[in-house]
Amino acid sequence: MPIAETGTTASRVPTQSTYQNRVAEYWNAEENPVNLELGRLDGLYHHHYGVGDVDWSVLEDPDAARRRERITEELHRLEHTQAELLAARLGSLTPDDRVFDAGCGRGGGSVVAHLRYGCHADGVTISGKQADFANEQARARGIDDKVRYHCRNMLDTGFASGAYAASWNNESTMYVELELLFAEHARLLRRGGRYVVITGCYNDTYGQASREVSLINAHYICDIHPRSAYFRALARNRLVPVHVQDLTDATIPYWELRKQADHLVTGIEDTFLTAYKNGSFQYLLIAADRV
Ligand code: GPP
Ligand code: MG
Repeated sequence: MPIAETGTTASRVPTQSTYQNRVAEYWNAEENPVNLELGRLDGLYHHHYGVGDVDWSVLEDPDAARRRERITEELHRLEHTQAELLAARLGSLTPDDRVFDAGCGRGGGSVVAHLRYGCHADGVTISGKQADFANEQARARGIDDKVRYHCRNMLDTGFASGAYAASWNNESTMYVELELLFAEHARLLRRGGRYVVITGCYNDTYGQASREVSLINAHYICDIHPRSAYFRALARNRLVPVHVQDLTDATIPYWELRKQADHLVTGIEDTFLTAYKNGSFQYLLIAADRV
């Protein structure tokens, strides 16, 4: 462990906290079929949920193998729709622009942004496995000159200040302190740049975090923030909301379908449905301008 010299006394400053090590271990080991089988369909590996109306006819297919296939395709379509919804909010980007994907997972979101705008993308994850996997996907697609993934801390990327026209977190803010996160986004974004977050947050009007929110935290080793914390931390870091969208109703059908996908379930499906339906949890998109 590196020792930081501070005057005459030396104190231990770990480059990564014990918590971060445990989170990295989780993602280095994660191989859920719901992520890998969906990603395999078109090489876009997402680590977020879906939005939009479900084609329920996929459940009716009389052929069991074909039914499984169609359910997988339908869940992937809904996750892809979510990724496009976020990408559409990044502003009018050009191929010369650079975007920052904070908590990029296996890389799908950066590829979606690149395909839409032709822009450069830097994705960051603290999982070395995920970064390697994502870089391999970019190489296979022949876009590794513009889309790159780095095993780094999203709170302290080391990237150049003001170098980015847009940045986002797609379901990754619950792993970090928002004040530190938004300070880093504000540093990286140029003036007038756009920040977008899609997140699950707990609903302040419910009170404190519900039992279901706590179960989701335990499942992923994360710490879901209240809705209020987002707006407070954005305002304190020169990030001014321009669009806020409650996606809760739009994501419930995804979870209803996923719950019935016996070959893909992870066991967390009913908890999400209860949390959304009892009003303790919300699925939110916020777009903000860097001023
Ligand atoms: C995981 O996506 C997303 C998170 C770990 C963040 C938690 C999200 C909230 C909205 C609270 P994933 O695609 O890796 O998860 P899964 O394996 O369940 O599909
Ligand atoms: Mg998933």
